[in-house]
Amino acid sequence: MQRLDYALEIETSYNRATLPVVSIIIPTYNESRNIVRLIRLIRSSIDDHFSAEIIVVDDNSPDKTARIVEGYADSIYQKENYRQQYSSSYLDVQQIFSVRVIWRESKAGLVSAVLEGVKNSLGKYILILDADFSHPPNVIVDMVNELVNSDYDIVSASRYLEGSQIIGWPLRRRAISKSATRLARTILGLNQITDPMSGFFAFKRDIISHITFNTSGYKLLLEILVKVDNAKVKEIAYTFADRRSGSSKLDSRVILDFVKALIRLYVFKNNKSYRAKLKRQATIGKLRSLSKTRIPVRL
Ligand SMILES: Nc1nc2c(ncn2[C@@H]2O[C@H](COP(=O)(O)OP(=O)(O)O)[C@@H](O)[C@H]2O)c(=O)[nH]1
Ligand SMILES: [Mg+2]
Repeated sequence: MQRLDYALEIETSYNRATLPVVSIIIPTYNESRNIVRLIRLIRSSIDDHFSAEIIVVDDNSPDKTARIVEGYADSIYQKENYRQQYSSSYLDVQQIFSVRVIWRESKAGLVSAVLEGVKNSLGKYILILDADFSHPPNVIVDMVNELVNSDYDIVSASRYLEGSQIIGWPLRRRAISKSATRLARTILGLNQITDPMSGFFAFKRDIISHITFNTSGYKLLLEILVKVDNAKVKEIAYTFADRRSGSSKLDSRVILDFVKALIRLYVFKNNKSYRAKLKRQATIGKLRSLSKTRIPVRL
């Protein structure tokens, strides 16, 4: 809550109160060949649409991803300062764009990295994407517009909608992903969502304020879909392209994490409906005993 107040303060002091602020969180591990190019593309694609802070959460990648992003962030601040000195109208420019790195000591997993980014962010809206260009930055504006101008709580880019495409995955990888998706949808009762394990999604920050996450969980979206009651979700189609640089992480460890997450979320979901049933019964009991209570009438 306090963080939000702080965000508003920044906006108003720059006279940009009408602009939404979106925090774009990018978890990275050995993405030195992608990250600066990606941030540049994001910046040019959101140009003039909304204010954004980019937060890269790096787990001390051996390829020095964090240091590279720090260098890039410094270079844009220097340029902005230069513009500020030489243009008196700079402060009227309708946009804030900032880049920050959270440099963690060691590799602690994707979900905890994303949550660390969210915890340290200021925006009213959060958007998450991979650093490997699987998630095309030119879809970001559509996702944010949909989120800001509607009552959807979550806007997610889906690999499995009509109009979506997956490029570069061999048949085996497609089959594994499809089966995992089908399993998750069935077991967790998410049949209305075509891609509940998307890593490319945006949401209104408020919806997770009361949620306790499992930091060693599998996919954050899956966790949010199960734990947030009655979230309104909009999916949009896009073309997913397999990473070209760096390496992906589909191995037996990932499959084990997936199975563990499914079991845990299944138990959570069923406990939740059990708790809700108990609460309903308690309320009915209370109403019954109230109807039996005699209210003394004073004359
Ligand atoms: N900070 C951090 N980032 C990670 C970790 N594991 C993966 N990533 C990043 O998270 C994103 C998704 O990982 P990726 O290997 O592409 O997974 P895939 O798309 O599911 O195959 C990429 O941007 C990775 O660099 C981790 O342990 N810590
Ligand atoms: Mg990826």
